[in-house]
Amino acid sequence: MSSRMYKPTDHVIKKSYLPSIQKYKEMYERSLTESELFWTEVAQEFQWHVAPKPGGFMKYNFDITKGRVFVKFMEEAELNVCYNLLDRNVKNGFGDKIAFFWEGNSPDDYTRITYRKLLDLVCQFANGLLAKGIRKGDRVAVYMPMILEAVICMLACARIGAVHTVVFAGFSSDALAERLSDAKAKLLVTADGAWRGERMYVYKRTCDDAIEKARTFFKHRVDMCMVVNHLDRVTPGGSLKSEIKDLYNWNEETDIWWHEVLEGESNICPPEWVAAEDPLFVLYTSGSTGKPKGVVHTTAGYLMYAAATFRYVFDYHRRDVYWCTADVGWITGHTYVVYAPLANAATSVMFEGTPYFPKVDRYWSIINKYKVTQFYTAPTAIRALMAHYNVEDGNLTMPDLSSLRVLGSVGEPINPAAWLWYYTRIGKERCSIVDTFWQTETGGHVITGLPGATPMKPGAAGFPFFGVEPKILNEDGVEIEGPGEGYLVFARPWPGMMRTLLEDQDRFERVYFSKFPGYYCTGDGVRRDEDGYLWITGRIDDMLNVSGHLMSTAEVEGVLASDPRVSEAAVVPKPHEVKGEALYCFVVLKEGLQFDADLVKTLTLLVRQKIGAFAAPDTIQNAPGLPKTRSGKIMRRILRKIAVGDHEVGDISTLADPGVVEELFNNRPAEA
Ligand code: 6R9
Repeated sequence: MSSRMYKPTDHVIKKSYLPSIQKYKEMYERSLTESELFWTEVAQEFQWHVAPKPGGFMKYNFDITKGRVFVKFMEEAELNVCYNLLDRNVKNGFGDKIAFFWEGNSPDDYTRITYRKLLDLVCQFANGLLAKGIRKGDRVAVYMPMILEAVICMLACARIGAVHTVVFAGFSSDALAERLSDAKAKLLVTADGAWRGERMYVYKRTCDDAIEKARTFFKHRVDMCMVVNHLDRVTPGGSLKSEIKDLYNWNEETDIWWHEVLEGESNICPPEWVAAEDPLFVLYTSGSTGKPKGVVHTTAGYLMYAAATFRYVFDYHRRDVYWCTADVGWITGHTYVVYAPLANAATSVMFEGTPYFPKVDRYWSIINKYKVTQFYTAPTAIRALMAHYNVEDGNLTMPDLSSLRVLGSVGEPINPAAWLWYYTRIGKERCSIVDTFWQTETGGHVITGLPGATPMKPGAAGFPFFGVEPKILNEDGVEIEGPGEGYLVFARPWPGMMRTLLEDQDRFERVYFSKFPGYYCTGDGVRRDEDGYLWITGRIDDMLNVSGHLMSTAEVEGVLASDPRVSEAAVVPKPHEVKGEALYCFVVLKEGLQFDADLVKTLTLLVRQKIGAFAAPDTIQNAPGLPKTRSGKIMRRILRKIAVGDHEVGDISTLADPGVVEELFNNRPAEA
């Protein structure tokens, strides 16, 4: 692990809100000791229907031994998030400012939208939702590509107090069905389809299947499906249009086009004032028992936290153009594509396509085209692109990227090689890299560097954001002070953290608060070095992180074991150069059955169908048995070693059948 320090350059410092580490430290101290004052200052920038009252801003209990866990922030205040993102900015003179530069899959397809226009469309769609009977508290599922309608839909929900639950459009119909029914969604908003690279995806078909599956498997009926006609916009030639229509069903009773929802609706829609602790959205994240968890975020705290992190972590200034490549289906897309930039009246880029289309320079050409100042992406993308640029190829010159000031990283630990490439080739050694550690549950960045303040160490996430109090605990819950390694926990809430799991408060307490009473447990490991920097060491539960997509071993194992030929399955992460981690699956077949390439193909397809393409296993190995303790617990530690072919498995004497380990080594497929 490299621990050379890279100091912020003048290029960054001269613009920075916090130009030194001392400034950060002072402000951080204040955020803990005078937390109410700190958040009051943030709150003052926003418009309140009922202003937060002084005293007891943050009420909470983190200690399950003392009763139910809860967090409440500015409890009696009332506001509307959409009003604060749009109307407030228009009133402040940003009506003509560009909210989004939208860049389509094809470089010829792009548009832009101002704050005023966005407000008009959001109001129109919000009125459309009201006209169709959607009301405060109703849940609206969203399954959409990266198009402006996704943002419009989310904000329209916020405007009327409906709760959106966006499902990443890479999820299969099974996964969507499960989420639709868990959230009891009344409405599903989608698009007919979209092109990504050279592939067309027909989302409406997935939605048809999901609605059907929700009805048959979960007895949940989705009343309506609203569909953006996006393919007509991007599919040249009339003949294909009719062919596209044959790719999905149209149910006259329940399906309705987006443009028909807007028809005749006014662009004025008074916001629904909601309580600070009313839910804003639900977003599902993988749980280690397999069933996805509906993470609930509420209104005031989420908005304050999103706004503050964006401002300081990206050092956003009025004329900057910011770009986050995350999909709106993930938390990064929620907070740092939609809510936080708009809360800061920022101009952002929203991109529909992939980094490789039409050529591998697409990201860089977009940065160049819009003169992007802050660029926020994932290590997996950096590693994938790096591979193209490290080969000597005269065609791979980079366009001018000198507009850049801040580079962000999110989703998994960034390895020093990728960090250095990002720093030198993209940032030209003059930009700051912020390695932002956070989770769906945390709502916004919790451990990160700040561009002008934090000297960078490649691979270290850095320091806590304002209001966040991290601790390192050992297995027995004893705090490790100074340098050391252990569980990353938080000792107090911050405004943007989750409040509960949808209709499952018990699971919320069990998963996050039962291991160490009094602390929020992240599930990640962390190391503190001699300079106090925090280095995230990865998940310590049974979670996998493939290209920044979090999934549980149990989830994938469940799918594999659903094949009638499989008696048992175990899945472990195997380090992967580009994806960070890849899935390595051990499959035990029922007596007398043959393991062959066909089976591998079927199982791979099954995982793609049940979860999504991003979860497809890299390796499926035939296993005569699994290494288990006498009490029947699978020793994943050993499977991880087998996956990488490392014979240093340590003590295996506690295994019920130690012989199985050698057999598994001998059975490793040639390509593994
Ligand atoms: C924002 C997001 C959360 C998990 C988290 C951790 C990993 C995210 C990271 C990181 C090291 C970073 N993670 N950012 N690990 N350094 N900068 O990714 O949310 O999808 O819920 O994943 O991702 O393991 O616990 P989510």
